[in-house]
Amino acid sequence: MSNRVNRQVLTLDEFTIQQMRNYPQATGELSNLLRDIGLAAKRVNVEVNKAGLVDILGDFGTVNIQGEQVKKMDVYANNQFIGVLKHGISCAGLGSEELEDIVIFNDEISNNSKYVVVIDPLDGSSNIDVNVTIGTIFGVYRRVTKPGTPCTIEDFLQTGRNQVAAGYVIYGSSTMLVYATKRGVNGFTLDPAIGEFCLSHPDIKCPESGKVYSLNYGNILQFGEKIKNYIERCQKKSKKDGGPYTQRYVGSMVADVHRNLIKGGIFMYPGTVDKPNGKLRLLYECNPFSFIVEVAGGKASNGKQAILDIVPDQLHQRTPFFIGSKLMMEEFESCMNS
Ligand code: AHM
Ligand code: MG
Repeated sequence: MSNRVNRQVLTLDEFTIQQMRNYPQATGELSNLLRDIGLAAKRVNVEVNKAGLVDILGDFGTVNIQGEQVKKMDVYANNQFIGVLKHGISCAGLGSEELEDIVIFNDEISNNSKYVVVIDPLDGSSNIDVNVTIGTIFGVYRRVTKPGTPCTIEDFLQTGRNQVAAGYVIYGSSTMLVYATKRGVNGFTLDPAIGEFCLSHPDIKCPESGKVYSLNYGNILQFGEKIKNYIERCQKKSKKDGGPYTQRYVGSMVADVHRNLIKGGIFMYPGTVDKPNGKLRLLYECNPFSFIVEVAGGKASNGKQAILDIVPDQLHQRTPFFIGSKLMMEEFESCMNS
């Protein structure tokens, strides 16, 4: 009789452990860290799913029926991720879009941990009230300061290329966790029946080209000429080149970039006259997505250079952001260089 166990789906934990088995030198710290993030994501998911009930349970930021202050969802999410990572054994500290300064965990185990995490705990949070997809975005760096000491800002101000892993959680029609290491990008869908993320999208590759461009068209008058020319090119694509391209913009980057990662497309958040660096944050939003999309075969740039090569000098710095399918990005870059 065969010993083989007939199991069709791997859970997130099983998958990371299997990856670790293939690399005997691995210590398991990264697997632990991903498990911690998965746990916090499940907790956030439960609350996000209840968001439509706020009218009967009490609005966020107000006092609920038990007389307790109801936390805003993004604050709640931030606390969940900090909580699991602080209590875990793999993370020395965290930088969050929600907080002005880094959080240094500074206990004996955390100080001996290899990794630091950057996170946008709940991106697109203005979409919660209207039941539109939102997400969590994270990047993981190996710290550059000496293990055994508290982490410092230096550990966080690394180029995106130094990420050892990056991922996002999408709270949509289903909830998914997608993460990348240099070895590949894998997607896990939350099975509510068992409360586990299950491998549903193994080895994701971004199609070389697509038919979708995503950007906030309302800002068109504020964009530079080269960007406007590129958008016009998208609109004037001939039928034989798959045109005219379709414009899709959810206003939650996690949803827009996820769709383009799976189906092909380009996402843009350019600088404007008022905000030359645009809106999106390099550390918490752009670097993690750029890492994921590059591993999947796509590209990401700020219009002049690869996002992953930018040397950050501030935690919360912003950057124009263009990301997507390889051939579309190459056409975009040639427009920018013309
Ligand atoms: P947030 O971090 O305040 O949620 O903002 C980030 C979000 C992105 O998810 C999205 O792509 C963008 O803001 C939408 O901004 P805009 O409404 O200016 O198009
Ligand atoms: Mg954000």
